[in-house]
Amino acid sequence: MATETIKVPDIGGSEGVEVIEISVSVGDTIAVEDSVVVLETDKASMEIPATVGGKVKAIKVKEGDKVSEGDALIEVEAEGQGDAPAAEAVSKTDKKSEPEPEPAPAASGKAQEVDMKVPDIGGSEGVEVIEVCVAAGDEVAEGDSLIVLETDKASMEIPAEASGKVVSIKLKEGDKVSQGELIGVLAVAGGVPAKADAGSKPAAASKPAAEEKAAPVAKPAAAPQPQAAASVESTDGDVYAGPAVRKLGRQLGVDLSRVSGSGPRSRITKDDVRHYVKNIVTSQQSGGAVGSGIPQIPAVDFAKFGEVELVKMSKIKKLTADNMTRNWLNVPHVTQWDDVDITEMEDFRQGLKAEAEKRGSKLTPLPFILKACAAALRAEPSFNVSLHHDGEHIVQKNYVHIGVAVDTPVGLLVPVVRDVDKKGLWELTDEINALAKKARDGKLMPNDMQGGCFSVSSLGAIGGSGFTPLVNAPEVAILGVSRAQIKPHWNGKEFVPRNMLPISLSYDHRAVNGADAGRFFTYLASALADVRRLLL
Ligand code: CAO
Repeated sequence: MATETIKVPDIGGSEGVEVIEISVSVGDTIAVEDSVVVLETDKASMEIPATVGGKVKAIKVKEGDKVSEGDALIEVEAEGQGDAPAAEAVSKTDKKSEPEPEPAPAASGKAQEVDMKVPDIGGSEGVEVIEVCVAAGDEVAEGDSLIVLETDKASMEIPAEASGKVVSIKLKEGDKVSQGELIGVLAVAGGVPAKADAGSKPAAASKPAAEEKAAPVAKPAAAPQPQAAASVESTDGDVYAGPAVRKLGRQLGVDLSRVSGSGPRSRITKDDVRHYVKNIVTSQQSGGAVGSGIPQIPAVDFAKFGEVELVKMSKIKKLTADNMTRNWLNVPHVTQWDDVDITEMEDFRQGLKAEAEKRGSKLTPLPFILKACAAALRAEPSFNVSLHHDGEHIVQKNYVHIGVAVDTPVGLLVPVVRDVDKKGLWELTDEINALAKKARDGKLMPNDMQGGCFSVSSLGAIGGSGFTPLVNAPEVAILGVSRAQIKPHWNGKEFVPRNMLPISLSYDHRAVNGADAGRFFTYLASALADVRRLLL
């Protein structure tokens, strides 16, 4: 068993490209074409496939390293080298011992017709043609996509192996193809270069662009190429998406910087793009605000009025802006206000502060508020719902997950505390603090922010006597919490000083009617006024 080194292949001349992910660990057994490392330039990300199978012996790079072509990435104790397809690791001498490629037909100046065939697609059979990118009469350049195939794991663009004019295309969308199948005929001016002999050596020159790591079928069988997206324009340098996803985004006119990625490291998948588009279309079809002809705010040249500076919005700020607009325009809001007497709750909390400190945590009013909201959601389940996107149903939830708005340097984030109704004060305190820290450290994962039934936005530590929180759809309600203050309170006989907490409840009036909201709010206020009720 020999030790082979997997190196950075030709990455289109890019230098000092960042390693953003190591996909294997020492001791892993990998197969040829398994993704070992993901590199990212400012324009694209590329998975580097293994050129040799075997056991990972050493990893020569770490995340954040900058690499260039030829740099060592992984050392592998190679197994069954004889079976491995030709790869970067194959030495020049080995290559020499291979039979010489058949000479290319002499460049005669006349166009020569060649068959374009499906190259080696990793043994997959009956793979669906999801797109035919060219038609008879089209001029194509070498590398242009002819067709796009899609398995259940990945999509791959099959490139032209030479430049020329498409004479005919034999496939249509929906056809199922395997290696060697005829795609069409290409008229190549001046003859075909040897490497472009698509019919006889498809695998060696094919560069299918794979989308998913777990899809060795989508990667070339020989001389592995990264899923180079260098030629694919980026709509936004911040976007983390593969070439096929970027292409889909371009085809649908989607600005990928507005799409939340659900893949590893928030990578955008094709499904994310489809969901994004589907949401817009569904919203439009169900009378939503998108495309409803609301006049745009005219562009203004502020520099005419004084010195200005353009500061790029973070991705989170842009997403928040979109979400807020969507929620504001789609959700008919009603906001209800109250001042809740939390004098007893505050006495109780002050009494627990020393204990909290001993536990190494800080007890603020927030966990009490979350606990009271959970109890109110249980008591008034008409608030624990979402509108179904079919416009025909209400989704009644039997779990109580509550989002907490957290102010972070990059914008507003709303991590979700799960099963609030089942947790005690200390557990909630620890969890809120941990999630708020994770949010501020930029470490929240997409699933930390999903699944909320209701949200709480607390500006209590900051100030103000009230505000209208915006519902975080598809949730149907949100509680705004402002700063508690000692205020004179009439007890029927006299004014007494009481600690009053201003709260405001906004709800989606399509899902919740005013009477239900009144009951929910009254229950919530009574639970905060007398936290012993939370034990009932
Ligand atoms: N009234 C009076 N004092 C309050 C209060 C209230 N309603 N809420 C909190 N406080 C006090 C706390 O008790 C604490 O004081 P002590 O240390 O003396 O006890 C202090 O304010 C600071 O609290 P905190 O901010 O550290 O903790 P929190 O649990 O209240 O809030 C969090 C945590 C993550 C919600 C908060 O830090 C935050 O990010 N708030 C902003 C949310 C936001 O931006 N909302 C607007 C979204 S747009 O709709």
